[in-house]
Amino acid sequence: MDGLQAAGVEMVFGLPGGMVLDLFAELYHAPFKFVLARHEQGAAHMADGYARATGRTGCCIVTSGPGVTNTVTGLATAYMDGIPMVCITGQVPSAMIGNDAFQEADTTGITRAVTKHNYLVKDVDDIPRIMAEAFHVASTGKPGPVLIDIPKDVQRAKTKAVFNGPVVMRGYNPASKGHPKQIAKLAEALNKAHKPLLYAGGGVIAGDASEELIALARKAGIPVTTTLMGLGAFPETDPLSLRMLGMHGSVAANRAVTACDLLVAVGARFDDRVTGKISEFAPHATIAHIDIDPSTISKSVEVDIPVVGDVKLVLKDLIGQVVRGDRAEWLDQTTAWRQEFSFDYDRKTKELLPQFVIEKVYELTKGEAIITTDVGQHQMWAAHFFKYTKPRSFISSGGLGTMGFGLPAAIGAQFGLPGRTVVSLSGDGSIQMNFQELVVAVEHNLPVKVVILNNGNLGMVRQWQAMFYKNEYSASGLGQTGRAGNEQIEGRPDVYLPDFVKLAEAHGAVGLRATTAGETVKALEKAFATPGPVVVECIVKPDENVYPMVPPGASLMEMIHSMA
Ligand SMILES: Cc1ncc(C[n+]2csc(CCOP(=O)(O)OP(=O)(O)O)c2C)c(N)n1
Repeated sequence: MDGLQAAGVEMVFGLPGGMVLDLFAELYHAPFKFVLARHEQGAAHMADGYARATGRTGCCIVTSGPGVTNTVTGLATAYMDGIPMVCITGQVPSAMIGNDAFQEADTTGITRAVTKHNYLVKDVDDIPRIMAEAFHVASTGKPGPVLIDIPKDVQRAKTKAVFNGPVVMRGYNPASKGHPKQIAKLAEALNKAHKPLLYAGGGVIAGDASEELIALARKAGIPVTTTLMGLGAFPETDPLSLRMLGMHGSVAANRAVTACDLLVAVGARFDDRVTGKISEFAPHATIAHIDIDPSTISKSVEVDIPVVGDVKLVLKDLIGQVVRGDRAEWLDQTTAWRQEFSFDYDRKTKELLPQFVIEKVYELTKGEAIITTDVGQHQMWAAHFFKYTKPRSFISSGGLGTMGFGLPAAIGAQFGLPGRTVVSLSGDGSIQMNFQELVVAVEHNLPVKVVILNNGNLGMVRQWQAMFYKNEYSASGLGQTGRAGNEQIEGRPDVYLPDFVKLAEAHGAVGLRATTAGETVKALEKAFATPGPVVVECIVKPDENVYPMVPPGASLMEMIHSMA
């Protein structure tokens, strides 16, 4: 508890059990807030959402065995996206480790591949140092989750040990300033380039470097595209923004990547959802890469000008060395692409479209909301139809693609930023994975708004089956939805399964349902005017697809614009 306090922890999420009862006994007297989740996965995502919204390190405490295994998805989600977290787990007494004791799991073994670092504490005297190290490792370099497994006997032991720092760990020395020669080389390349492009990822947000990215782009006159994780790092309302790139990226961004002569990746990792077919990715470009993590350089795409360092510091140095190039032709071209191919949908149809719902959330919140998402089509539409202008306003599981992330992440974000409007945009499939956490929002009277885009399908799975699996909808229908002609619940077209309005009410929240555009606007207005948690279920068109789409394994130029 002293270690948590020394690390400046204000809030811990978790769920108790036999092997952490001693920790919880002390937690009872601790000066920080403890939030009881209803499932350890929920606790981990809450800590993660809190970290993504605030920039501080999230913290959770869970019990041994099933507590740990339930947390694994949360750790993996944070690990893939580089989110700072410290997770403390209870373990069976030291003497029983390896004996298949009750609720024993090989926690360090299981979590090794999904944590940046983990510890099994063997001596109580090590705890103060390990706590300091864990928070240091979680939040420096490329951030990530760190786990501390503490056997019950170690929790019960007494110690007078204190740790007065500083943290010194052999072999762990995250880069800070970039190499001046590499920065000069990159500045020279930028000054010479006719068609440069900045490609910004989540590292810009993690590294608090959004201001510097904006300054660089504006000073030198360079268009910017971001990844899903980078949404908000550069204002999408800026004329230089080409918005998101990749599989469901904008035409402008994907064409610009393919046409540019210098691509500067900033805090991004050339994920396969971004690059498409590697051999045809940015085929005419010199590729530069600014990143704090040396292991990511040339991992999937060969890089010509690597700069390893803190993105904020590197960008600062770079800004001083670039000049505004004469690139009117390139900027005219990218602007024309952006204007010609904006994200859009059928505005004439009478059916309620999911894109419309998100656009309304954007308008009603004046673009100021923090949006969390689950995974699927709604996640991509949330990237298309809400324009992000500030870092930490889009919170989503980009790397692992974890359904069930959105609601608990929204709760964590709302705890961290009580004054903000937080909206969890979800699909009817994803929301069912951690719906139980809604009671936490009710219990703490958090004003989280949950918008469920209910298309009666595991929509993204259905979309792939429609596009690449001969319309054979294997296990992607979710039944429900009260639409006439519902084939899945025979003879009962009026059944909602589950009934999300009743489910919301059963959890103590307000539940609203909308089936038309008019009802949607009314329900959203009511939700934003209602103080506590509200669930708005929108019954949307069941077979709408996300476009544009780059088919898996294809090049970014092979975008599909519609099924027609
Ligand atoms: C935990 C988990 N299981 C399975 C998947 C695979 N998956 C990706 S998208 C998707 C469908 C999501 O459906 P829904 O939440 O209703 O959103 P929609 O695509 O309809 O917007 C599935 C099953 C996943 N991403 N995460």
